Amino acid sequence: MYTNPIIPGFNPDPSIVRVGEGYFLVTSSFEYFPGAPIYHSTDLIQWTLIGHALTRPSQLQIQTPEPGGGIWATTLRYHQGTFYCLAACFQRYRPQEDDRVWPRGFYVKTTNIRDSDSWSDPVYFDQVGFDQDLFWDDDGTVYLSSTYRKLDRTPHANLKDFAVHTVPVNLETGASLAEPRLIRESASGVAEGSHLFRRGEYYYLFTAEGGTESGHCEWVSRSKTGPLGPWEVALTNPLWRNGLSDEVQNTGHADLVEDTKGQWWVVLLGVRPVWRGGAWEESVFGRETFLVPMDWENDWPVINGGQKIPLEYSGPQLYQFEHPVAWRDDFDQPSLQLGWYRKNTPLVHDYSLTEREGCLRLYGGPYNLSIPACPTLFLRKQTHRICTWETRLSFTSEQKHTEAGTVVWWNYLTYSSIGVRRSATGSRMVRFQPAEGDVLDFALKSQLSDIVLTIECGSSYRFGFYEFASAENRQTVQWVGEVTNSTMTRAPPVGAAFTGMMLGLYAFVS
Ligand code: 6LW
Repeated sequence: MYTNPIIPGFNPDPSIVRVGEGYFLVTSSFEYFPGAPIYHSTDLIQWTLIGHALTRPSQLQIQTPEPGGGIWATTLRYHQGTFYCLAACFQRYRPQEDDRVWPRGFYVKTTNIRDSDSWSDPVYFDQVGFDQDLFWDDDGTVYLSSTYRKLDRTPHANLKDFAVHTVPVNLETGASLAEPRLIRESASGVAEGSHLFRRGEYYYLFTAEGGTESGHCEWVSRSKTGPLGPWEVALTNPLWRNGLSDEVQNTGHADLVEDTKGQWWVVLLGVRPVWRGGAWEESVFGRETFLVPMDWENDWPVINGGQKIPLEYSGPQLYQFEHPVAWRDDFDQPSLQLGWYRKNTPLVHDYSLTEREGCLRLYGGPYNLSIPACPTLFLRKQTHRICTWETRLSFTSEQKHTEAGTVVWWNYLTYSSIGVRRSATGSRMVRFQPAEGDVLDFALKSQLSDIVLTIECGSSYRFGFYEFASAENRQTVQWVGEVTNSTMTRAPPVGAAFTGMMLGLYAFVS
C-alpha cells in the first residue's frame, strides 16, 4: 500500500526516467525561478529535490508573464549517458483573449544531473509549441513533438484545436529536418502532453486530452510503421477516467517508467479538491504528482487496471510514507536551501546569508507584490493542508511605504500578506493585506523588537503576530484576520492558475 500524491504540493506534468537503480523526475515550474525542479528516488515513494535544470538567466528569462506563464510541461529523457530536459517558456499567455505567443521549445542537457550548474545553455528548436517530447528512434533519428494549434482549424466548432506535431530534428542545432506532421488531434480539441516510446514491434504515442481541468484524461495510440504513424487508437481509451465525484480529479499527463524488476509505473498529475459546504473547493496545492502501476496486455498499456486514480493504492508493492510536515530554515548555510523560489528571473542579487549570521537579509527592491515583475520575494511550496508558517522578522524603517513580511501567495493578483511598516505618525505597525477586503493596520508597542509573523494554514488562512521578547517568554499571538481557501485559489482574470499555493518572505521599498 502507498499514498498519493507521491510529490505533494504544486508539481504538475511529471516526467520520469530510470538510470540504473535511481529514478529522476522533473515537474513544471511556470513563473518561478529556478525552473524545472529535479527530484530523485530509489523506490518511487520517497522523493528528494536534488536541484533544478534551469538556474541561470542565460537559461531562463521570465520577466513579466501572466500567472501560469513561464515554463510549461518539462520532459526528462536520458540517452547514452546524457540527460535532456525539454521545456517551453511562455512569455505571453492570455487564454481569455485567445492570445498566446507560441514559444520555441528548447532543451538543456547534462551528464551530471546531481550538479545543477552542469546543465547546458538552451538549444532552441525551430518548431514552436508546448509540452515538448524527444524520441530517439533505433536508426538514430531524433523526433521532437510539441503541441500547438493546428493550422487547418476545425470548421464551425468552438475548439482550441491544440494538436501534437512531430518533426525529425538536428539535436545539435535544434533545426527541423523536415516539415512538421500533425500526428494526433482530439475530438475534445486538445491533444497535448505527448510522449513517444518504442517497445517490441510497436511505437506508442501517449497523449493528454480534454484539457488539464475536469475533462483531463490520457489516451494511447500505437503504430508498427514509425513515430509519424499511421496510428491505431486503443479501444480502451481513455485509459482511465476520474470524474467530478472522485477524491482525485483532473488526472492525466502521464509518463512511464519500468522498474528494475520489470514492473511498469506511470506518473501523472491530479488534484485533491476538498468537499466543503456542498461543493468542491479548489485544492490549494494545485496539480500534484501521482503514481500508479501499469501492465501490458496484448501489447497495449493498461494503467492502474483501467480504474480511477486513488489517494491510497493498495497493492503488494511499495509502502506507506508520511511526508514530514515540520521544516525550518535557520539561514545558517552560505547558500539558500533548495526549495526556495523567486517569482520571475531576478535581475539583481538582493539578499545576503552572511551579512547577519543566522538571517536571510533582504535588500527590498522597488516592486511591491502586485507588480508582475520580480519583487524581493522568496517562496516555498505549501505541501501540507494543515501547518503553521512562522517567521521571525527584524525590521524598522524610516519610510511609510517600505515593508517587510510574510505572504500566502497564489500569484501577483491573489496573495495575502502580513508585514511591518511605519505608520503616518511615525510609529511601527503591522499591516495585514488580505486577498479580498480591507487592509488592516495594527500598532506595535515596541519600535525595535523582532516581530513573529504567523500564518495558520488549514480550512482557511489565519494571520497573526506577536512582539518577540525572548525565546523563554513566548507571547500569545494577536490574530488579525482570515482569508478563505476559495478566495486564495480564485482564478486569475488573465493567465491561468496552473500553480499551487506558496508561502514566502518579502521586502519592498515603494
Ligand atoms: C501543460 C499542458 C496543460 O503544459 O497544462 O492544459 C499545461 N494542459 O499539458 C501547463 O501545465
